[in-house]
Amino acid sequence: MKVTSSEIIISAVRPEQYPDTDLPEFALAGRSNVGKSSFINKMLNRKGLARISSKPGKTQTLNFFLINELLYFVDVPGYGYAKVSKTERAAWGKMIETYFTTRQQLKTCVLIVDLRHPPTEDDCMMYDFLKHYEIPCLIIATKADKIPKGKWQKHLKVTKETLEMDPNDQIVIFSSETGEGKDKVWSILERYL
Ligand SMILES: Nc1nc2c(ncn2[C@@H]2O[C@H](COP(=O)(O)OP(=O)(O)OP(=O)(O)O)[C@@H](O)[C@H]2O)c(=O)[nH]1
Ligand SMILES: [Mg+2]
Repeated sequence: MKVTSSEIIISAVRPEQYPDTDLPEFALAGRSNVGKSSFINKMLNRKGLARISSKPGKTQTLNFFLINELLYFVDVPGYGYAKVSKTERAAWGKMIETYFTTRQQLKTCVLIVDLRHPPTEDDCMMYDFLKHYEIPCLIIATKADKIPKGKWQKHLKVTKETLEMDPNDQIVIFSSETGEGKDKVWSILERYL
C-alpha cells in the first residue's frame, strides 16, 4: 500500500468519542514500550505522527489515525507498565475491553510482541482475550534489528510456543528501525479492505 495521507483524527477515551465512520480499523495492542507507536509511524512513513517515548506509558488514549481516507489505525495504550495505580489500571482495562468487544469497525487486532524475549504473561493474557472474543489477530514480533538475523527463527519459535499461537494466525518479524516486514504486513492488512 502506498500511503499518501495520514492524520490523527481524535484521541478518544469513551465510545461517544470514537470517529463516526464505517471505515475498517486495525488496532495496535502490546506491552507498554514494545513499539506500537513506532510500528504505526513506520507503516505510514511518518516520523513523529504517533508519539514515541523512551519512557513507557506514553500513549494514554485510543488514538485514531486515518490513512488514505480508507482505513484507520488505532494506537492503544500499552499494558504491563508497573508505575500505574490500581485505579488507572482498572480504567485502562475498561477502556480497552469496551473498544475491543464493541467496535464493529475493528477488523483485526495487531498484537505486538518483542522478538528478543519470550512473550510475557500479560502478552499471553492479551492474546487469550482476543481469542476468547474471536477477534482476528495478526502478531508482530518487533525489534528484530536488535538480534542477529541467524537467530530470528529460533526466537520466532519461542514466541509461537509461549503464546500457544493458533496455527491459523499469522506472525510477522518486524523492525521499525529497518522497515523489515512492512510490505508483508501491508499485504496482510489489505486483504481486509
Ligand atoms: N531498535 C528498535 N527500537 C524500537 C523499535 N520499535 C520501537 N523501538 C523503541 O522502543 C521505544 C518505545 O517505542 P514506542 O513506539 O513509544 O512504544 P509503545 O508500544 O507505543 O509504548 P507505549 O505508548 O508506552 O505503550 C522507543 O525508544 C523506540 O524508539 C524497533 O523496531 N527497533
Ligand atoms: Mg505508544
